[in-house]
Amino acid sequence: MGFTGGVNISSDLDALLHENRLFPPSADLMENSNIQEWMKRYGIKDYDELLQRALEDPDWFWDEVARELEWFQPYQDVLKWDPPHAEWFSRGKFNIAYNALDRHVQSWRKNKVAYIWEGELGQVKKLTYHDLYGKVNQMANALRGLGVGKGDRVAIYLPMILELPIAMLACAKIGAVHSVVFSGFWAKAFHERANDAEVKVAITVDGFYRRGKVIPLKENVDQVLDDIPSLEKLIVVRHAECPVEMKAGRDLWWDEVIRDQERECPAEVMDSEDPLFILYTSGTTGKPKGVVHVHGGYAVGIYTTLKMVFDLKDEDIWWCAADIGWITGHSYIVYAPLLMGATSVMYEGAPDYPEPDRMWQIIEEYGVSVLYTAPTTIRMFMKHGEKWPQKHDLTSLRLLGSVGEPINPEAWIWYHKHIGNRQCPIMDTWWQTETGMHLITPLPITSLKPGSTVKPFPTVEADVVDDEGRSVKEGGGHLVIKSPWPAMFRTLYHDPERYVDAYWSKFPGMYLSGDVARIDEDGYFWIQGREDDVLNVAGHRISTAEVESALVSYDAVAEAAVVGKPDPVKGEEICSFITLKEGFKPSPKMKHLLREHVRKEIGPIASPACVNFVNDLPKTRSGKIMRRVIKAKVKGDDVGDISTLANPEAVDELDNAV
Ligand code: 6R9
Repeated sequence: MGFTGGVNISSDLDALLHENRLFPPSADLMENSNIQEWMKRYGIKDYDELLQRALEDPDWFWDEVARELEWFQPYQDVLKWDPPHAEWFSRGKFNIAYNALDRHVQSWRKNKVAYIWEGELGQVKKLTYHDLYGKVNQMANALRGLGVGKGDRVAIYLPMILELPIAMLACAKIGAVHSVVFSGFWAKAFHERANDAEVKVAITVDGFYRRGKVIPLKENVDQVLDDIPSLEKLIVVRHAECPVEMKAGRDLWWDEVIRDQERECPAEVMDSEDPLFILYTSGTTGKPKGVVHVHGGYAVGIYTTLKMVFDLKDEDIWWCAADIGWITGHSYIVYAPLLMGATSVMYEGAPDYPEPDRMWQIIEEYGVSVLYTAPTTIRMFMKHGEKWPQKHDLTSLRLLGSVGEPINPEAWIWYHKHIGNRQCPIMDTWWQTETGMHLITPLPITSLKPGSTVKPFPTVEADVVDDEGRSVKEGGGHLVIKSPWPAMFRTLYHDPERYVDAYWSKFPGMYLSGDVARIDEDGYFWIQGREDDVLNVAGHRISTAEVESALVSYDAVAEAAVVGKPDPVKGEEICSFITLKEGFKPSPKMKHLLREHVRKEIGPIASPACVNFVNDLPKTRSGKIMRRVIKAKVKGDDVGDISTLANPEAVDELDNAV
């Protein structure tokens, strides 16, 4: 069955996965879901009919949902599609920040809490829509005062503090284009991105807390600021109160620039297709790609998916436990929840600091009802054991989410059982920086299979094709999207040719996701990982994710990364890197047991030729294992740019292991 085909998970999972058991959401949840209500409104009787009608008439679907937002001037066409160039809601006049803030302060939501922010040290701040509106307007006025206007780029290099969404919204309000650089990246990464976008203003912080330590961000970034010729001003937020040097004429304190600003600021009237932000994402080779998103379609896409996938209601407390420096945070911490007028939790620090129950404590404290996190986080908590969530009352939760990489069935079951109290359905959402919004995802009315992202969102036509672009009926292939969607990226900044070449030229008219997937007999999608994470061992296509899932299903294993090592005979042989759970020690016997385990689970072909034990695997801040780095080490190549790694020290450890 699907992705787990052959991956025979031991213990109580075995029976469950092999009988292909479905996990339907409870009748109550289904009946009262936003999507059900929406279907009733249009006389749609079930999921199949919903998908069918939406595919037949996508303009109808998107037109209906777009009307829930406020347009300064109505759009003429829902979609103009000249592949690979789309215009959504063309000629419409719109501003996403106006819809996220001004619209709510004119309603009863004015005094509703928009963000409950908790610092790593335990400080708490709450901002209502009215508070947020005032602060955003002050910053927007300040930026205008510094000469920032429509289309100008602003780099934002901030950690998870409230000034981050405030700065983003302030840019959006005046039509400036923000480019957020993840605060965990090194200054070199900031430098490259700020220069590519030719930013006029940058916003950063004195320092911030991570695992109890202060990270001096301003001091770090000072090393590269003189090499950004376009930069005129740097605004610095006071947060960790660590000493900084302010350069006269360039550097300004945030609190000083907003002090005398008005709390009202008219929104710039934007065209639907005007750029909202650039977000850089790493390509497999070469320089990072500047993914460009726009005001109109992006807003409609993310608003609709949050409402229909995560079923957000006014009384919910939403927590997307990602970092805003990643697309998940842009879409589902900042813009979509505010468009919906929701209350969100935002947390500054590490999820397991000072103790492994920090996340569960936050859920209990604020009564979080919908939680969205990543498989890597779940696996980390599995490693700590269920005693930590058991200390807390998690019964406020009604829905869970997963994003970022394939979730191993083992982790899915743990999440469902120990966090979701065997009740909460898990929305395993597949999407990308480029797609802006969820594209292949369950809905609260669909039955789930652990490890599958279920089916494409209404109107989205996804498929798995072979090298010639023909649909693959059995086995894996390239995951492609054959229809446009409103939150799609419009281009790569400064690189329109790469937009066409990298994504649209292999199979004309189809968006190439770069992922490998398969579709099972029920039409459910199983994402197997990135194309470049697929191994070819003696002519067999083996997904790294599949071998990793088998390794992680072994009791002692916390996390596993698998890469291919060139082999003159087999093409590639499988090299694995393992972190063990607490209480287990590396030994030759353990190596042997792991090889045997994979042999039994998948077959001899997938049994790793080498097993290496390490304390930590190199990961990006969004929790993706950087197989590229491991692979380079295994092959003895240069590891290349590692400025986006969360834990560069893990790379040195690989040297000893290899
Ligand atoms: C949102 C985000 C995109 C890549 C994507 C795929 C992987 C994301 C997934 C998933 C399996 C899921 N991915 N969600 N794989 N199941 N539910 O992560 O964007 O940082 O651009 O990464 O992440 O490989 O191609 P981004």
